[in-house]
Amino acid sequence: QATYDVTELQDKWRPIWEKLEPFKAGQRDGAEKRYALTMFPYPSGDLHMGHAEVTALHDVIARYWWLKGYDVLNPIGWDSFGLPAENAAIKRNENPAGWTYANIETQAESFKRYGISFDWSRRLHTSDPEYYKWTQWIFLKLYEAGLAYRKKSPVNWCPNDQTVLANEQVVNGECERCGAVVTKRDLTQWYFRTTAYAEELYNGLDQLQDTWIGKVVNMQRNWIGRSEGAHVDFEISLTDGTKKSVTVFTTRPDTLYGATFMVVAADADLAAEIVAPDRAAALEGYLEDVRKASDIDRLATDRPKTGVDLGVTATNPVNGEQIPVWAADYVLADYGTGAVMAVPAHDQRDLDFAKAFSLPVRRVVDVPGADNPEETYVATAGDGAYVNSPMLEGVADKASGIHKIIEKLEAEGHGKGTINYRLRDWLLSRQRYWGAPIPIVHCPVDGEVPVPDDQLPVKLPDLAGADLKPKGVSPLAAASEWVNVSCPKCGGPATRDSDTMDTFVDSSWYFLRYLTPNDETQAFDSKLASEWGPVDFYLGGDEHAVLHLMYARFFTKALRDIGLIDWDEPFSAYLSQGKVINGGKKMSKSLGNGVNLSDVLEEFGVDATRLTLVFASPPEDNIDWADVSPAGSVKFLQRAWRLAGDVTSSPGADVAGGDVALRRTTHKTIAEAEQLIESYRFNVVVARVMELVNATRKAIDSGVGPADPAVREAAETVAILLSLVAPYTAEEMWERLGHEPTVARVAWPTPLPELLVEDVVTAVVQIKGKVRARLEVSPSISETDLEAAALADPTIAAAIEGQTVRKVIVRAPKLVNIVV
Ligand code: ANZ
Repeated sequence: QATYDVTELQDKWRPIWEKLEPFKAGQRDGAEKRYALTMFPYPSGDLHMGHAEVTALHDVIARYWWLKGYDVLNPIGWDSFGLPAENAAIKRNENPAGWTYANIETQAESFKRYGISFDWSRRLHTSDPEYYKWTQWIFLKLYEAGLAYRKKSPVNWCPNDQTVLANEQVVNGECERCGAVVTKRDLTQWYFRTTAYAEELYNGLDQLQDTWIGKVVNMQRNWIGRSEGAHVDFEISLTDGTKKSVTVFTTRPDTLYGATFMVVAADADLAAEIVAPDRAAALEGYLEDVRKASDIDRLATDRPKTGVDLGVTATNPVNGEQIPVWAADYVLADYGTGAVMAVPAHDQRDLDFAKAFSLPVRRVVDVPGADNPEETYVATAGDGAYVNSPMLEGVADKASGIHKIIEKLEAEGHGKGTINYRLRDWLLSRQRYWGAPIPIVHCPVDGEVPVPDDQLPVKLPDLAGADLKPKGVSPLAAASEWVNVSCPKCGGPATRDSDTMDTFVDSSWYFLRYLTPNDETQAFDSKLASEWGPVDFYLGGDEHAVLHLMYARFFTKALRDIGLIDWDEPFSAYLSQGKVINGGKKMSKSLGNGVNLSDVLEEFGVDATRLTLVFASPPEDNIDWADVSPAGSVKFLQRAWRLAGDVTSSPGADVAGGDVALRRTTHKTIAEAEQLIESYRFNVVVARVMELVNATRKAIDSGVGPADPAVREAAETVAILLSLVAPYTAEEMWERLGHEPTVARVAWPTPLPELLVEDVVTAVVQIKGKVRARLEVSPSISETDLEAAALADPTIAAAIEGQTVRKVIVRAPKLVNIVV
């Protein structure tokens, strides 16, 4: 082939690779295993620039590992259940299945053309009954272990999608998907007990700190939200004469003497339990308003405080003082214990509340330099001298104060030190059709009954033609033939649970299913999980920081405790890639700045597109499409390709006598590329390959000549390194250089140590023309560096001491003459 035609190359090599199947995992006997994972796509439409970027970046690692001799698992599948598919289907008046699977085919075809080194034999779709059978099975395992349960509570409700949302899916009070303002509803829902692992999920982040690149570790820390503090018990005297102990969570037990009232969440059951009869109607009225507010609003400090006096009092355990008990919305029902001891002097929200309802304020910490909050209504949070606190006067600091109070509470049985986590249990039921049905039957006699294993999967009924529009109740509830079943336990009439699982359940274990995607006998093979897992490298987006990336960690810990896997964390290394933007802005329909991937591929070809995306920036940075040059990438690939045609020595020619300068460049490039890839500097690898191409071209054109075996060595190295980003061009080069396919499975070249040592030359240092020292320096040393080295030499420094240097003449790398 005389001209570089990338479309021709694509058409030529794709069928050959498909026949060779070079990327099947588990076929390299005895080799160390490496698991490379990239977040599997939602099948919404064809692939877009984001997919192109992630997979191009990810492929650098996966292909590099093959070249390095590992047995590599790099699978692909589709996260094919969920709201996006269902909403799109409703809009188009189609069946979600039809729409989903058509898109999957389109995307699969695009990925194949895009030349990603996936092991296609492991393809999976989470919406296949063969897959979700095991999602249901795992749900039941968690249920058996007490890690899945059903409860009634106020939940996040998206009025637009007409479904509940997990806390993680509510962003700034809005639905993560559609942006509607999320409200609260009292509903009976299924939860996974993520809080059982709050501590381990939190502490486990320490071990991921260095290998999870980006913000995710900190985002998870904040999300799990660890607070050290105490539980303090207050006795409440109810109006019927009985007493009830109520526990509050506080991070400042040392301010207990300043607690002048108590506040319970208005929507907690406790409020209704303790309210005095003559205040019940007021509470009820207030509650109606509270339900409309989002958590974010409720916690906002700048919001006018509202509340209701519950007409009862509580006893402060340190001083026996009777304090009034209020209900308010700024205390959340599902954080801590849902009740607080209000210390208005040192907590601004309590202070605002005290001011609004004329409740007493008592300062217990005198913060130096701060005004008295009793007068200013500005709460103080800092350290200072304790006042009005008989037990704590003279105690030096906050830490000791907290310690002392906790000791006293524990000794008297009025409380204890504790750690509270912000993390909530994961609400997993969805009132929508396109998801894995929850495999539980509700029986009037036996209650919740798990569907027996041999009746799994509980298949989604075909609701062809049914109205799937969100109505607040799952469309499955209306499928009477499907819903009405006999109880697996007693055989009597019963009904299926009609909710489906959050799609994040499907993706919490897919990396395990890839090990044996077609196994009909088990969810995954524990032995293989032990051999392949955990995932060695995971690439994906930050948008999943507290969703998928946390849920998968939770599943891993639960499955470990159930005895199915033997590791603690699913992803040993993680990298968040940046986004492809255009003209400084996120691509969007409304801005009209979207870049269509298939147009780009059509115009520049696969290799140039991939190369452009990898070369544009470090993987974690955004790529501005307005700043890159795919046309430049085409030109570079053409230059590389031409090298292969110019080489005239035969394959295997002895390179030992080849041009040393070119060989040094080649071997240095290999050594550097290795380090750069391992530190995810893929863009710099491309830059180094470009330099090697230039050096090789120069050698060919300037005397070394095309017959020198060093030229062949350089060109072959270019082909091998280029195969990480531009597989079609690299394969073609490899063939032109006289080799069989595929370059993707050759051995990574070993750089020769003797070619890596820097050359040195001797520089002479003179003082007024007399040689006074000799320095060993690099031939490429700059004039400034050479001058500095000469002046720093001890002999020279001693010789010129006390004299004025009038002039320094530098001729790098050989000579320095100092005039004093
Ligand atoms: C008394 C106190 C005095 C408090 C003081 C703070 C300062 P973090 O750090 O976020 O865990 N709190 C407890 N439960 C609450 C709930 N359900 N809704 C709203 N607020 C709640 O915050 C813990 C502090 O937030 C607790 O410590 C409690 O107020 C409040 F000078 O107790 B503190």
